[in-house]
Amino acid sequence: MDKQLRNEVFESAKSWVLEAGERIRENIDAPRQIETKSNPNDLVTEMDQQTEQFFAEKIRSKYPEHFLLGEEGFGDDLTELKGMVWIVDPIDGTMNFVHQKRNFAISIGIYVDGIGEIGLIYNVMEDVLYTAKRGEGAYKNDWKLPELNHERPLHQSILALNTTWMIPENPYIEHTGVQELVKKLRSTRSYGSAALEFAFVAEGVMDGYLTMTLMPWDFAAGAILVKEVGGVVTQADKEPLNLLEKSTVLASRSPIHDEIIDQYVSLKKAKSDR
Ligand code: 2AM
Ligand code: CA
Ligand code: CA
Ligand code: CA
Repeated sequence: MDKQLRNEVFESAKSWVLEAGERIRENIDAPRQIETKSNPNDLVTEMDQQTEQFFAEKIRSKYPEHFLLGEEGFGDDLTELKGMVWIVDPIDGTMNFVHQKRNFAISIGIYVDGIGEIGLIYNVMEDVLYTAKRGEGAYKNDWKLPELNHERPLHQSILALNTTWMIPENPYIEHTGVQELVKKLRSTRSYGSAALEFAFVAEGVMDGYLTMTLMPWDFAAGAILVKEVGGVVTQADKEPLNLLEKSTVLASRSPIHDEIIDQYVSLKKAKSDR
């Protein structure tokens, strides 16, 4: 991708993310209409929808030839990742947005013919913006994040992990393996925003993030960020991520990535059966 164009698109995305974040902060205490989607705990608010609509309008007016893949339905129906595709989660961590009024993010990954070129994750209430451009490293605001090249072993590692995966009835992963993993680790954390969990792995304050059910808008930006600091991002069976499908994900420092999958992750069924 042409560098000048990439820089221009990056600056547009950055200014829109900051503007959208400011609107959310201004309205954080406004009365909220909360609806549910796939289940009673799957929440959505008018702010999720308005924020995605804001990006859809901005992208379509400035870059009419670009595509948008978004969680809330204001984007395009894509069956392939051709051309320039903005993959947008307007509020990642809606439950945190509703219950905590913090710990949520705006996540934007920009892909060209399927290759991740630009990633932005904005921790809205903390006003912290993580960014990455392919081949140029990742940043937390103006600070360039260091490479994840330390050799901390698994027993001294902290993994972001949802306790859901330890319930025997979970349909995705053998819970006994997860229990062994939790025993081995120094500790676990669950932040409730996939985008922030990727950002924390990229920042080096978490050693990895293992999850079973992410959509492309949950990991599009995070995968770019983690890769830019030398981390590894794959599905939980080591297959490459697919940006058009729901997916399992392990993002982590390189030395513990294979160890986690080889020794602790046993998926229950073939993907096609889930
Ligand atoms: P969301 O807030 O944008 O929906 C919570 O553990 C993380 O998982 C959040 O990043 C959340 O994104 C995502 N998530 C929540 N419900 C989900 C669902 N039903 N399917 C896939 N991802 C979900
Ligand atoms: Ca959602
Ligand atoms: Ca999300
Ligand atoms: Ca969302």
